[in-house]
Amino acid sequence: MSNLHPQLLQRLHAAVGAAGLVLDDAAKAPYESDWLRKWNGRSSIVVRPADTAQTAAVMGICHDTHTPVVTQGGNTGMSGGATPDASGAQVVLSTQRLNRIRSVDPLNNTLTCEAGVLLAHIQAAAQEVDRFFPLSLGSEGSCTIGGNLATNAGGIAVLRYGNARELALGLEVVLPDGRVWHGLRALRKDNTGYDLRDLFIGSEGTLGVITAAVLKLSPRPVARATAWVGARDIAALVQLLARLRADCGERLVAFEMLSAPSLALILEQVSEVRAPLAGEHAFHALIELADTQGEGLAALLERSLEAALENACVQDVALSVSGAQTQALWKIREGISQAQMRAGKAVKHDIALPISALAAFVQQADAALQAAQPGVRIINFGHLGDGNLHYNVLLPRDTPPEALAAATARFNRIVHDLVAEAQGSISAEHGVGQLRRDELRHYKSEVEFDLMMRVKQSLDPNQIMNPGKLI
Ligand code: FAD
Ligand code: 2HG
Ligand code: ZN
Repeated sequence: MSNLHPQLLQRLHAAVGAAGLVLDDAAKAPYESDWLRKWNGRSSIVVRPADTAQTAAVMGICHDTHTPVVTQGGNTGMSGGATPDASGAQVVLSTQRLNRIRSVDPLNNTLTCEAGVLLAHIQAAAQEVDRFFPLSLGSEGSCTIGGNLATNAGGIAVLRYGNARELALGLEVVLPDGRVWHGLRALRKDNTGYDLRDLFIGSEGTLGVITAAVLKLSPRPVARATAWVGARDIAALVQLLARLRADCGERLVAFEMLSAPSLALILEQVSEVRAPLAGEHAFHALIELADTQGEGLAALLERSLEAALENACVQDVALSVSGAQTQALWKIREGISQAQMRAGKAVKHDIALPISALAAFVQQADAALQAAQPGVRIINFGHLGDGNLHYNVLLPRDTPPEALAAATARFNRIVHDLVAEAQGSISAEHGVGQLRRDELRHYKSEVEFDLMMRVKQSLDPNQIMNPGKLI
């Protein structure tokens, strides 16, 4: 049961009612560890406000009492950002009940909704008015738009539509002291000073609670063309990406890469998937075009890939000829997180580099890791079209915690040093959370870190927002 001070409990009860409180240990448990079961903690209580006013009341109480707060959406994050620490002193503020779509404006191409709405529900609501919300992640059935914005999520369509940041026009945020910033503007132009919206996007619950957002909708594509290609190396895939961009322009939506060991892992761990190509290839790519015009898309992709085959840019191509085939190809790509989880313990690197630097990086990092630990299992895949690799190292399932920690420190230094040398980022789309907090400190310049600390200090002087995460 909750070890909360009775007076605090009474005030929280008055703010959200009994339906908004989770006190029982068993009922709190799902909020206290992440989906990977990598991060585990203990909360004093889980509070589930039903609207912005209740969220503001909860934050006002936590401000008065200096009570630390961990905001949690769908709890699908990959960096431990939504898990409370082990102290039992932190309140988990769940956005599960902030689940209303407030309005849809097809003429302005915007949708306004609360932070706890599931990403898949937003996609469906856009489709109902013949519009498209392009953010797309493997977790879209369980992650929330608040979590997507708080982590500035990426996913599989960034190449065409941008990150979560590019898809939000306005925000409503409850500040650490309980005040509400009403920034739900549905404007594409607004130069009235500092960009507060962009400050909260990507802040991982360390500056305030996002309670609602105005999202940008796009015209709905009616046609898609999908292909799987095999290539000899990353350099060839980078060449292919440039060719497709030139040939297909804005119609190129996704360019996802899997190394041969990544594909082998999925085939080994996920049932009902089959290898899309007969031969062996060191690297694979899943490519998708989409358009609001139905005609000629498949032919365009075929022509471009034929030319790539002729000049040996790629070794083999499989074009999807049906919706079922397209689904099967995406099932392979989306099986990777589960495959890693089943096969062992992954040391995850979520890195971004200039696309032109990817091939050299992979060559150097592979060599450095193999030298440090011969036979090491590198699971390299990701959003090549965005320069974002999930360059993971898979360790056996029975690796003891101390050995895992030591290996993580060693592999992080090798991989992240090479990323820093290439002017890359050590956190492309999953956020920093607990996982990369110390790495961030290691790689951010003094000036950048100091600026971040000043922002944090001025918005959250009592340091109650998601302590121990990000900064
Ligand atoms: P949570 O996990 O609940 O929280 C994440 C962080 O955001 C925490 O720091 C939390 O405190 C903060 N937060 C949550 N809601 C709010 C709020 N309303 N206000 C302020 N702070 C808040 N991510 C990608 O970017 N690209 C991918 O391709 C991708 N694929 C995935 C595939 C799978 C199978 C899984 C399980 C995850 C994947 N993810 C991916 C990671 C994850 O789904 C995203 O990070 C997602 O955006 C998190 O949303 P959430 O609602 O689950 O947030
Ligand atoms: C993806 O791109 C996700 O599939 C998950 O971001 C990455 O499991 C991972 O490391
Ligand atoms: Zn990803």
